[in-house]
Amino acid sequence: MTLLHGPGKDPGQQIGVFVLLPTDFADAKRFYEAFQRRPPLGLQYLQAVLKPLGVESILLDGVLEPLSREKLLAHLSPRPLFVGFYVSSMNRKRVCRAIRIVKQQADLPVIAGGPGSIHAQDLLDAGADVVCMGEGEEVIKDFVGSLQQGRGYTHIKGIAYRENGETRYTEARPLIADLDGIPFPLRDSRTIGKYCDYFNIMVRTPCITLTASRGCYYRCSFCFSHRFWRGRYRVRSPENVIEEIEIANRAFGANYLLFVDDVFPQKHDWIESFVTLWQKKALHLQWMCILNPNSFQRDRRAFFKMIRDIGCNVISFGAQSAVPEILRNVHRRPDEARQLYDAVRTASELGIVTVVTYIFGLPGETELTAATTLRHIMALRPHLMDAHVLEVLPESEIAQLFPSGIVTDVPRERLEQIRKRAFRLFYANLRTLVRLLTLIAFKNPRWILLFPFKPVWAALTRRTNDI
Ligand code: B12
Ligand code: SF4
Repeated sequence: MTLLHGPGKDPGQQIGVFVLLPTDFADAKRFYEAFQRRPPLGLQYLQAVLKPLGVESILLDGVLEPLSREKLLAHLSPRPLFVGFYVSSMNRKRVCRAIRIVKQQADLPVIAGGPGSIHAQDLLDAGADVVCMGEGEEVIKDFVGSLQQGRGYTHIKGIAYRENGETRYTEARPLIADLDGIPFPLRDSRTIGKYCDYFNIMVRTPCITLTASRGCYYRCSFCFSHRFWRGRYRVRSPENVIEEIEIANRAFGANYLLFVDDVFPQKHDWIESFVTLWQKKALHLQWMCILNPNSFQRDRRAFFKMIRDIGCNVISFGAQSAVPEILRNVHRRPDEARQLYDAVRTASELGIVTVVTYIFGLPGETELTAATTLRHIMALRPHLMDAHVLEVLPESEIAQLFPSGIVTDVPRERLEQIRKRAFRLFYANLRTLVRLLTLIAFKNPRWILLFPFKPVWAALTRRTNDI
C-alpha cells in the first residue's frame, strides 16, 4: 500500500494531496534512493501551514514506496481540493507525467514547487495550473484561498501560470522575514520510522530532517541554491530550533537529526547559544550536519568539540575539488583543500565521522587535475567519500557560462570512469574498510539491522510500475 502521511480520507474534510516522486534516472538512482530515504521536509512545511486553515493533507511519498498510476488515482477519490508536487531537476520528467495523469483523469487543480520550479515551462506544458517559484508556505496558503473562494491565481505573488497560452510570472514574493514564525513541519508517527539515511553509518531511527537556516553563505557557480533563495541567508533562533527538536523527540521518539541546511549555521554566538540551550534541556539526540571546509577556521577544534559534546557525530564537507585553480573557477577559496586536511583531522581526532563529497568535471578539469583530486582523496582519508560528475543545473552560473552544456574537454563517459575509479580506490581499500567496520561495530552496530532489504530488493528486481 502506498503510504499516507496525514489524516485519513474523510470526504467531509478539505483535503490536499502532496506527492513526492523518485528521480527520472531509472536503475542506478533508484538503487541509491533505496538507501537514502529522508523525510521530505519542504512538503512537511506546507502540510503544517495548511493545517491551521482547516485543510488537512496527505503525503504520498513515492521514494518510500513505489507509486503507480493506479495508486495515485486511487488517492484522488473522493476528490481532493488540489494536488501538489515536489519537483527537482532530477525528477521533473516523472512529475510532468504524473501531472498529465492527474489533469487528464481527474481534472484537479495542480500546483508544483521546489528546486525544479526553474522548469516552469515544462510543468505548465504538462498541465500544472500554478508553479511556485521559491519559498512555498505563503504561496500554498494563497493558492488554497483562491480555490476556496473560486478566484483565479493571477493575484498570487511568486508564481508562474499560463494565460492564453503564454507563460506569466507574477511579482516576486518577499521571503518570509521571520523563520521562527513558520509552523514546525508536520511529521507523522505512522511513517517516521520508515525513513532512514543508510549512507550515514551513525544513523539511528526514528530520524528527522530539519534546517536551522535557509539559503547559503557561499556562491559556488555550479550550484543554484543562492538563486533559489535569492541570495539571502536567514537563520532561525536557537530557541526555535531546540523547541522543534524537543517536540519531535517527545512526540515521535525522534533520536537522530539530519540537519539539511546548505551549510549549518557558522556564527559563533549562534552555536554557543544552541549548545547552551541543548545542555539546559538535557537533550540526548545525535545528529549530522553539513559544513564547508573553511567552517570555524579560527577555533575549529573548540567548535567541533562543542558540537561533538552535544551529539554531533557526523560532519559532511562539500570539497568538490582539490585543485586551487578549479576551486577559484567556481568561486570557492583556493586554499580549501588545505583547510580540509585540518578539518577532517580535527573532527576525526574528536571521534566525529567525516564525509567528503567531490564533483568531477568542473570548469578547468583535465585528466591531470582529476588525478590530483584522486591523490588528495587517498591522502585525506575521510571516513566516507562521495563523488559525482557535474550536472549542469539550469540557472546556475555554469549553465550561463557554458550554454552548450560542455564544461570541460574531458568527455562525460571519461568523467564517469574517473568517478568510479575514485570509489574503487577509496572503498576497495583494506584500511578504509577496517576503519569503517570498526566504527560500526563499536559505535553503531544497530546500523546493520537497519539495512533497507525491501527497498533494495524492489530496486534490484525492478518490480515497480511507477509513474
Ligand atoms: C535533503 C536533500 C536531499 C534528500 C531528500 C530530497 C527531498 N526530496 O527532500 C536526498 C538525499 C534524497 C537528496 C538527493 C538529491 N539531491 Co538533494 N537536497 C537536499 C537538501 C540538502 C535539503 C532539502 C530540504 O529539505 N530543504 C529545506 C526545505 C524547507 O526546502 P525545499 O525542499 O526547497 O522546500 C521549499 C520550497 O522549495 C517550496 N516547495 C517545495 N516543494 C513544493 C511543492 C509545492 C506544491 C509548493 C507550492 C512549494 C514547494 O516550499 C518549501 C518550503 O518553503 C537540498 C538543499 C537545500 N538545503 O534545500 C538539496 C537539493 C534539493 N538536492 C539537490 C540535488 C542536486 C540532489 C541529487 C541530484 C544529488 C545527487 N547528485 O544525487 C539527488 C536527487 C534526488 C531527487 N530525487 O530529486 C539540489 C537540487 C537542484 C535542482 N535544481 O533540482 C539541491 C537544491 C541542492 C543544491 N543546492 O543544489 N537531496
Ligand atoms: S554548493 Fe553548497 S556551499 Fe556552494 S553555494 Fe551551493 S549550497 Fe552553498
